[in-house]
Amino acid sequence: CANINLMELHRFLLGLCAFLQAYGSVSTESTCKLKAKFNLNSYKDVKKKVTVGGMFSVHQRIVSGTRNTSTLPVSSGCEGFNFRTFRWTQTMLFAIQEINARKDLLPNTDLGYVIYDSCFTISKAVEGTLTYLTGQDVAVPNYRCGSGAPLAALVGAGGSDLSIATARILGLYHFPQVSYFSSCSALQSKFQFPTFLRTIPNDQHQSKAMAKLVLHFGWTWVGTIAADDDYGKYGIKEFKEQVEEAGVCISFSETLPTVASPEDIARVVDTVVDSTAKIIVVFASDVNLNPLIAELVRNNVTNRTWIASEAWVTSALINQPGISSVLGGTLGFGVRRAEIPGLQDYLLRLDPYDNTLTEEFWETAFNCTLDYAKAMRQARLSSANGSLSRGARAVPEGLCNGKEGLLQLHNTYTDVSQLRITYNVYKAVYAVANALHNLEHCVVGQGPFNKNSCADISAFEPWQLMYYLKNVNFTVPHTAEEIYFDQGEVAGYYDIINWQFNDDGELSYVHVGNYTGKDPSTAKMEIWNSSIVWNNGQFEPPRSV
Ligand code: TCR
Repeated sequence: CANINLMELHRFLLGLCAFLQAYGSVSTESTCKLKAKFNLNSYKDVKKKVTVGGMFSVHQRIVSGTRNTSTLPVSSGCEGFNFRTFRWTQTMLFAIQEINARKDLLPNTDLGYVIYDSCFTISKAVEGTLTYLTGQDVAVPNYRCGSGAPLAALVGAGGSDLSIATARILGLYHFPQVSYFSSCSALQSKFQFPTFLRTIPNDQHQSKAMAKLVLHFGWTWVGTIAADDDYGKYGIKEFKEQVEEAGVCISFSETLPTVASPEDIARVVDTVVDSTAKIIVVFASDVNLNPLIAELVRNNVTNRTWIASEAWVTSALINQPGISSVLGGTLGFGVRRAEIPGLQDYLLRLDPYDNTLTEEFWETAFNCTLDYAKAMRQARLSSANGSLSRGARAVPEGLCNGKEGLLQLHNTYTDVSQLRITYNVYKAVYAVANALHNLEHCVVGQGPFNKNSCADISAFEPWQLMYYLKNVNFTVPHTAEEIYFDQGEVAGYYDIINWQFNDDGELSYVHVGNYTGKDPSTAKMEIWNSSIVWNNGQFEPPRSV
């Protein structure tokens, strides 16, 4: 969830436009420059082909360009390469490769892919804008007149703000979307988002889980801090409703502005210091929270127990030196973690020359260039008289050869210790594949459609696939987790995570319990009290005042 940013809407539309264009639905080629250069898998002729779409925010923002209206506007570039989301992208390709190699899942069909980088966050005026872009009053993209393989579903699009936008458009065309990251409760409305499904639990579950945690330890007096965006506001609102019903009092409720001034931060720190509440629940993303944490550390605000929402519970951004006295003993919720055998090998086998994204990844990770001419230019520029020795001409400084060791780099990209959202991506691809499998194996005369007919895997309608996605029920390979959608939602499962620091100040995220909430009445929380280390290294739970 996040606020609407009209500026970034444009970038998103280009991605979506390119996605639809793969189907020949938008004809102006020049508006679709964002298509990442991922080639379709080399299809074997005998097999049917279906293309799965993916959308990831591989870059963090668009380059702010000049607003010159007297020249032809060009699409802005993106910057801020994100290794974590790039891992998600590669995980989608890994899952597709795994599925294509299987004999029992989609045996007669090969999955291909198109992947787009959305670079950002966005707005809700998209529906109207797409209609504008397609130049038609009644925009009915013809999903089949592209170059061949039908487009199956969009896996994406990233944060909730982005998905809200894509889901509105895709919903118009009954086109399924499976999200791995958009947890905002606003997306649960089937009326507004009829074809939206997700493999990340709805945040409502998390608010309930937090409330249950507070009640479990008998805390009756808590403070709350929420980011000033939908994620924070919706999350904390629901948490408060839950606990107040049970008689818990809220000592203070602070909001953390998205762009917080030093005064804003100081105000929140003062509130925390002045309050007698020792338990503080924080619903915010790591980026928003980081400045506050830094200030709390500077003021040495210890002796508090922090309850973390999923967006910062295992964040590398928050895990900075010096936080142990402030954040030791933190308890938080993480979406289900999994081991995916073979994924790390796949990530390490990355070919830097494969496409522009892999090239950029390599150059950013190793801080080098793969381009000899560019390296030469730079070396010449930085040498005193512009001339280089023979050795320096052969291998100019800053040149890399694509054979550098990825593993030794200890980059977030190859870190497979906390596969949570990554696992959601994996599940999303499998959900699409299983739905396609069921569509392909429909028994003639016993199908779910008009007069018991079936859909044809080489020419199905998006709503027909939607039928199968809604009703999909499968076990995820390697983890044996059972996945099915109830109104597009998966069960609210979380790992309860405890922050424990060792003597060297190194943080480990210790799994101390689980929360499972299919629906509130059957929600179950399991906590292994004896595994928890509270702040100041204590083993007894703190009291709330
Ligand atoms: N879904 C949020 C955004 C978000 C996030 C995070 C941001 C989630 N987890 C971790 C930063 C770090 C979960 C959304 O927009 O739906």
